[in-house]
Amino acid sequence: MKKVITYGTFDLLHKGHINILRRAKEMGDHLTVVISSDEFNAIKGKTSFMPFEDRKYILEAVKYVDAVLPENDWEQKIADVVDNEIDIFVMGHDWEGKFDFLKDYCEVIYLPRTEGISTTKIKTDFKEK
Ligand code: C2G
Repeated sequence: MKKVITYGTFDLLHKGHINILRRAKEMGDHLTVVISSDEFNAIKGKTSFMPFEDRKYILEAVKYVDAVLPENDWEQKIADVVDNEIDIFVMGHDWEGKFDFLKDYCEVIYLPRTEGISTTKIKTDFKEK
């Protein structure tokens, strides 16, 4: 079984998120999504509209997602890849190169982002309505 992993906040889930989850799952048989805790979001300098439990609940309902784990710090990725026997690590290309240290443990693939959509854009555009 080929196992894929990806990471993110996944706040206000939108088509850009679904596009990367779909493409990640298409690379293997099992997709683990590691979703940022509210505390880690603060470390990333992000505040999500939805709390971790809601973001996790919503992701678990996505047909491409097989498992959801919490992301609590920047240092957990190697252990996540090793402990979960991951074959492929996938992220959007806004992270290009940032996680190449994982190449010692699994394949690392950066995929094009979906243009024209982001959680920030949703929040901004909605405010202006
Ligand atoms: N994404 C995308 N297209 C968009 C928006 C997001 O492909 N229009 C991708 C991002 O590239 C990322 C994933 O969706 O791979 C999740 O995006 P975020 O929720 O913004 O995650 P981020 O804050 O980048 O957290 O340790 C890694 C971090 O947790 C990544």
